Amino acid sequence: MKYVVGHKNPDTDSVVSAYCLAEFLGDGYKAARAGEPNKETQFVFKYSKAEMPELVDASKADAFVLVDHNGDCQIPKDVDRDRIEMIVDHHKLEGLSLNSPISIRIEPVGSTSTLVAKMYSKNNIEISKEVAALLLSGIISDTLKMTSPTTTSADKETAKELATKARINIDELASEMFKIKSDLTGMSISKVVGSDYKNFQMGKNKVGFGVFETVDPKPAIKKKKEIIAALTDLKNKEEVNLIFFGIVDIIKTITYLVILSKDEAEVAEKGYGGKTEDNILKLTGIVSRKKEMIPLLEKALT
Ligand SMILES: [Mn+2]
Repeated sequence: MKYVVGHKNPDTDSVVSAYCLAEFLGDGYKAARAGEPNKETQFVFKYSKAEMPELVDASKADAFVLVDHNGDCQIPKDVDRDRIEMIVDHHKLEGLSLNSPISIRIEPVGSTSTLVAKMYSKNNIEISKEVAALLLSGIISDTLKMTSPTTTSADKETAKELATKARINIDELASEMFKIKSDLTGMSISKVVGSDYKNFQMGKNKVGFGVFETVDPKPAIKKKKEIIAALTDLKNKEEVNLIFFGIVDIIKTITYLVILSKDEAEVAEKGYGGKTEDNILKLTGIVSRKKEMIPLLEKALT
């Protein structure tokens, strides 16, 4: 059996693209997830009437197809680098060192779901209603309903086609997804901080960066003290040199970056401009970790 699996701390795009690519590849391929699915991901699987992929167990698979990531820091635990046979992704190439040639498809589009949809249509494989609904959810989630600066015309066109196929109203689905994404009830602060969290290697520095996308940033900002405590723990656990957490207001397109210490403040102010006040640096007009937050930070660090 071969696993199709997304990155650690899985988001919606990484779980749905694993599911839909496994369906596309067919016999012998099985979708998996590299961690607990977040509330939004659970919702879209229920909504699409599809079964949530199982938790990856690296010892069970002969080979791996990686989706929605390619960097060493993001690969699920125990995945043997020699058994990776394919990568389908939309992140910058991190320079993974492998022992044999493999098939790699990376394109600068807004979601891995867009790429998987393209693979279906290029090979004239009929997309089922459930796959269409899942891929549409992946696009909506990663591109914030096609508003994030990562959005391309391919994402917009694909979303439209998938919505028609699955008979879904994009605005209605997106508004439900965003409401669920924003809901803090029943979530511990360490879960809020760690659920959409990634590590990045920036020169000599290992940098942790979590985001929480919400339609209303106020409840999260109110928990700033607890967030700072959770970030302190996470910084130790992940053994990173710097750690950041962005509360992203996806309606007003403002990120409230929680600043842990002087070290983080210095780098963040250099990268983004502005001045930290009460442990918050306000990033106006910035919503994308991949296209905005990370590149600016990387520049400041090198
Ligand atoms: Mn993605």
